Parts: sequence; structure tokens; C-alpha cells
Amino acid sequence: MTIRTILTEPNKLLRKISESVERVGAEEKKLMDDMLDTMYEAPGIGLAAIQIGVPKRIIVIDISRDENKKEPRYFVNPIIKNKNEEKSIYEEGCLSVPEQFAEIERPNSCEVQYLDYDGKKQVLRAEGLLATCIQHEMDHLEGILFIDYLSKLKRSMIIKKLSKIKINREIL
Ligand code: GNR
Ligand code: NI
Repeated sequence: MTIRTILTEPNKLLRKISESVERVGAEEKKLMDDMLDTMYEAPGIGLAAIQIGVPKRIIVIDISRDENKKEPRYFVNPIIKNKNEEKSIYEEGCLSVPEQFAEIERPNSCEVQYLDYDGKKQVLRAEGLLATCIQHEMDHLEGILFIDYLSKLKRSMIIKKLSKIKINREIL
């Protein structure tokens, strides 16, 4: 179990399209373990592999609030099968866009097909925060960040702010 560094915007890797996993082997399991540790430590409710620089179609999610009752979920090669017509709005944040939040509208439920930690095929019907989180993480697999849904002005203001923070960090 290793806590890895989470990449933050602006970073070209975050815009990369992740590649399908051929087999859920030891390497993928180790990656999922590290992703989960990194996510809990952050803390966050979801993490895509590309956020730690690995362009594989793997995401981990735990939306449980109780620290003593962890409910980790692992999704390998997730595909959204059905998206509800109905939308809902959540205030989203992203570990790769630190300290920025915005209300984002997405389908309020979806059905996702994926391979689990053991490489077994699964189908899950998700709604509410879980559905939002799955869609947010799946966007990462396509190199999309939640700020891409904002106006050009808002997005560029956020990127500018984050660039400045990065430059200041280099100087310190
Ligand atoms: O920790 C996170 N919280 C969150 C809140 C609302 C919608 C999506 C998320 S995901 C985010 C962690 C993250 O950046 N995952 O990619
Ligand atoms: Ni994110």
C-alpha cells in the first residue's frame, strides 16, 4: 500500500485518454490498492488512475461517510449502459482541481458495466451521489475535468489560479 502523488491541473496527463485493461492481474490489483489509499488519505470519494499518472481505465470510489464502515468499490473498464433523462445538480470538486467547486448537472442515475477487483463482470445501477461520482470518474478516463462544463471564462480563471499556485510552489 503506497500513497501516490495526485496530479493537479494544469497537467497534460490529465487530458490523456486512458487505455482499457486486458486482464485484472497483480499489477492492476496493486494499483487499485494504492489508488484507494491515496483517495482515503486525500481525502476524496473517488479517484481515477490517471490522477496518479497511470493511463488505465480503472476507478475507485467510496461514498460512505463512516470511517469505520468503509465501502470501497473498484471499477475496471467501466461502460455506461443507460443514462437517465432526468438530471440532478451536485456541487462537485476534484482532487486534481484543488479547492475549486462548482454545481454540475448530470443524469441522476445510470447503469454501469465493469470488471470488479477480482476481474468479474458486474452491472450496477447507481443513483444520487454515486451516479454523479461514477460519471465524474469516467470523465477522467476521457481526459475531461468538471471545469470543462463551465463557461470558458470561469474555466480559464480557475486554471490561471491553479497555475499561479504551482509557480509559487516552485519558488518556495
Ligand atoms: O472527492 C471528490 N468529491 C466529489 C464530489 C462531488 C462530485 C464528484 C466528486 S469526485 C472527488 C474526487 C475526485 O477528484 N475524483 O476524480
Ligand atoms: Ni476528479
